[in-house]
Amino acid sequence: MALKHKGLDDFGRVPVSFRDRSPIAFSNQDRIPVLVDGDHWVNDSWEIACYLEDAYPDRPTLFGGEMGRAEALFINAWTQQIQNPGLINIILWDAFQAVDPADRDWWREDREKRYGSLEIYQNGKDEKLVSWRQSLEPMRVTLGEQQYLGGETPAYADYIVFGTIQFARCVGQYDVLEPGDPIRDWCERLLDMFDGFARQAPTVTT
Ligand SMILES: N[C@@H](CCC(=O)N[C@@H](CS)C(=O)NCC(=O)O)C(=O)O
Repeated sequence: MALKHKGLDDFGRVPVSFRDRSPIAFSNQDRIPVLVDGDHWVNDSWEIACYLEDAYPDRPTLFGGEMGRAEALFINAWTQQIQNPGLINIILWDAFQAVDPADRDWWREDREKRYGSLEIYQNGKDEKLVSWRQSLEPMRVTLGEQQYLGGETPAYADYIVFGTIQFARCVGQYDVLEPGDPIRDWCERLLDMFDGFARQAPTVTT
């Protein structure tokens, strides 16, 4: 979304599987995303957004200035510390079902070291979903006043939270946002952007 926002449409994507991370070995770490731009590379979503903003200052801004960047850092921390763990707690079992069968044994062993038995994540999803939705209330209040976290147009802050919801949309078996929720409407607007770019991401049901 950040690349599209910047109008940097001429990019390719390299699939990386859980078991074989050799395509990103050059980055000396094992997580995606990694952005390669000519002879420069950057890993970590936040660092990538900052790189794009600084390397392409004449393109549409992701932060709207240094104060916007500073505030987006808070949204990044809120999403990573609160939203992502809350959602993982709900969709870990679904995510397991979505893993490539060839990666499944590796995935189970690795995730169970972090999260305990995957089977327990089949239970209590409805209750956990209610409390996760409640934790998004500050965003709901904000979107009651404006179209996007960026104001009248989307900014990187929007794409941060959107990434979490898109993850659930792609690997989950059900909608994490209720019809009528302003956050769901906001999500639909982002899915429509860039000619429906994010809508084209594969999901477990497609
Ligand atoms: N804070 C990092 C998180 C990187 C991260 O954990 N990426 C996940 C995918 S979104 C990953 O590579 N997971 C591989 C694994 O957990 O084994 C970012 O925002 O880029």
